[in-house]
Amino acid sequence: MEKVNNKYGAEQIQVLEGLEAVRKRPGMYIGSTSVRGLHHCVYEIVDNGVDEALAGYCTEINVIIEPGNIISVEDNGRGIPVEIHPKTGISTAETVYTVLHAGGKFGGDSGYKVSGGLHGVGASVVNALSTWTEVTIKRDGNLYQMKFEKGKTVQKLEVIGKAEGTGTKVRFLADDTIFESLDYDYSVLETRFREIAFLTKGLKITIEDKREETPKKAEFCFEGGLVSFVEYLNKNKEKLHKSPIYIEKDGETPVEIAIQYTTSYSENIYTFVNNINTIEGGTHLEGFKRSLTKVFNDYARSHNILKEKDQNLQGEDIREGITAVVSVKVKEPQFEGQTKTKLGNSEITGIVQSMVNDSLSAFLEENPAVAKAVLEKCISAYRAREAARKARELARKKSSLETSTLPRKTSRLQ
Ligand code: 28F
Repeated sequence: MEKVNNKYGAEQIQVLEGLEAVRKRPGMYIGSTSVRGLHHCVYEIVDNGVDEALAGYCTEINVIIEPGNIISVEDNGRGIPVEIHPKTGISTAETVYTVLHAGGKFGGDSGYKVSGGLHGVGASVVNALSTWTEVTIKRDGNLYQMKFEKGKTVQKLEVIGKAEGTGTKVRFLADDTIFESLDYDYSVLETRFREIAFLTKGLKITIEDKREETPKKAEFCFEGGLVSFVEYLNKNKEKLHKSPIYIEKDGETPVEIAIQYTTSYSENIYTFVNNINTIEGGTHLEGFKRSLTKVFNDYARSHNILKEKDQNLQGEDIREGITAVVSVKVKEPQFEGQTKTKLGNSEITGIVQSMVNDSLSAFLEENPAVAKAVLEKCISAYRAREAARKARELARKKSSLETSTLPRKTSRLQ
């Protein structure tokens, strides 16, 4: 590669232009420069560790908020590759941390990436928005380290010692000339890490706040994954059936669903795409709802709980008292809606629908007691809705009768 000028090759120019763009319009890359954007920086780095867990190589991620609001995130994955790219003279690790969206390729075919795509801007953005970033890698028995300031390399990757095991550790101080405040909210981070642990079965995530005299610490690891998630959501409710229903499908578009009905009247369905909480729903939720209604109606008819002449149970009857978590992993997610948290990929509707049709109907055939308990509640919901409808109709008829028989108002002129 001929040198463009004495110091920088074409790649380095691209890097500098990328970093400058990020620092000029941070909101475009990290959402906002409020504490929400600050927290997103932590999520970006943690998500790279989660990707390493999804790829099957990382079992633990430790997050520490150090005094001075320095963030430390360490995983026990393979460690970012350190080989030097022959043309650019830059290591893979340095590329991941300096080239925009470089980590995006990370998903590869071996696993799914929760980072990357719209919500995951990659580690290079966090680097650009940090006063300093320090990356330490344990790999091949060596301890490597590189350092950056506002995204610019100030210490290229070098061996600083020997290492036991493998992994990646990132420490960074977010740039307080960019972020309104560096005051991380421990409980917000703790809540998100608990959620990630529920969504990533078996991954241990710890968070420790060392800013005060009395440090706070939490540790999350759920072998039960989504089943543990619905049990946690239902912990203060009376359950309709003891164990949550759990159905899953692997392959091109992994789908995991856990369901547990309670005696409450509320409908709580939480949906996730690549661990992103799609609060505006979308095609995965649509597919789930359609299939849920079909499977329970089909079961009710085939087991004579609904007679030939009975109407179908409506979706709202079937979802009364439901707590469910739907988690899908999508390679190229399209997010829509006001807050870009609505899944738009149309093919996902059918994928979720057919998976639930097959797996949920099989579960109900094998667990008639659960099916019966849920259907009894659905039918009482239907009856309650019908009764309310009839009462409204009656009230309307009554009031229209009254108005038509009331004496006309006498006008003053008569
Ligand atoms: C504290 C945050 O960032 N962990 C990471 C890896 C592991 C690999 C990787 C990361 C390869 C080509 C980009 C290792 N060995 N924790 C982290 N762990 N990135 S980030 O690869 C980077 C990609 O383009 C890794 C084999 N394959 C991948």
